[in-house]
Amino acid sequence: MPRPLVVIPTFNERENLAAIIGRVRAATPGVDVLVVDDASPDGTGELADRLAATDASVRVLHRAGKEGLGAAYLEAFDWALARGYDPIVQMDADGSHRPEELPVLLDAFVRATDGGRPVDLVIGSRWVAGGRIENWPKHREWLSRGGSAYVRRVLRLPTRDTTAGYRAFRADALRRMPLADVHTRGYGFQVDMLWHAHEAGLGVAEVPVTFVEREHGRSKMSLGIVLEAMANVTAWGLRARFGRRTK
Ligand SMILES: Nc1nc2c(ncn2[C@@H]2O[C@H](COP(=O)(O)OP(=O)(O)OP(=O)(O)O)[C@@H](O)[C@H]2O)c(=O)[nH]1
Ligand SMILES: [Mg+2]
Repeated sequence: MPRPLVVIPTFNERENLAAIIGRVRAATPGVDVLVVDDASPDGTGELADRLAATDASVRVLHRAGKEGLGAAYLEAFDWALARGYDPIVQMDADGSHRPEELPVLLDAFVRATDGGRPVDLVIGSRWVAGGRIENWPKHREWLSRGGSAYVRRVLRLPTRDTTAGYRAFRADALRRMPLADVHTRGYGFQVDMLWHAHEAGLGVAEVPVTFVEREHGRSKMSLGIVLEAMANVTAWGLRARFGRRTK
């Protein structure tokens, strides 16, 4: 049986890393963890190495510098596929994605369908019935809801939470997707992947999760990241409607 892998990208998450890995290991003992660190100045990479030294299920990928969430995940996907992991899970280090809910995501591969199709991608969703947000200011919630609605409309996607970062992919689905065409480096990477998954005809299921605002450390979200995502979505939407169909 292939093992599942949880990929945790990190940039300056020293205060969060040990706790999140501990929670993953406790909630899903049969799952390996890959930390992908972009040379965090706060020493997250060294901490990850120390944690890996005492737990064979924890591995670390060190990258040369901060290149964004998307670049980190793409390298991790290559790493995971080369080693036969399945499924491959995305999880933030800051505790926003609760490891205790991972069994629900993994279960959806078995229990859920997408209009009769098997599920290739499970999304831990804030905006389906039962989904919740903890400790978010109202403006943050409306920004996220509004962003997700814009993406749904412009790209004509049925997914409710289009920017969610808590996801599980079937290894085979990642192989079928043209990952070389995924260029978004920032947080818009999540939308980019969803768009490509949709274009590749993958089965997608959303399961409700409780998203918890980070307690420690700082958000890496920036205006540049939001603008990159908005510009991309608008361009893809226009191209899908009026232009030559590209991947
Ligand atoms: N390897 C790597 N990880 C990153 C990079 N940028 C962000 N991350 C990680 O990606 C995850 C999500 O980043 P966050 O800063 O929490 O972004 P966010 O969840 O959109 O923002 P908040 O909701 O405000 O926390 C965290 O685990 C970060 O450490 C990056 O450039 N490289
Ligand atoms: Mg976060």
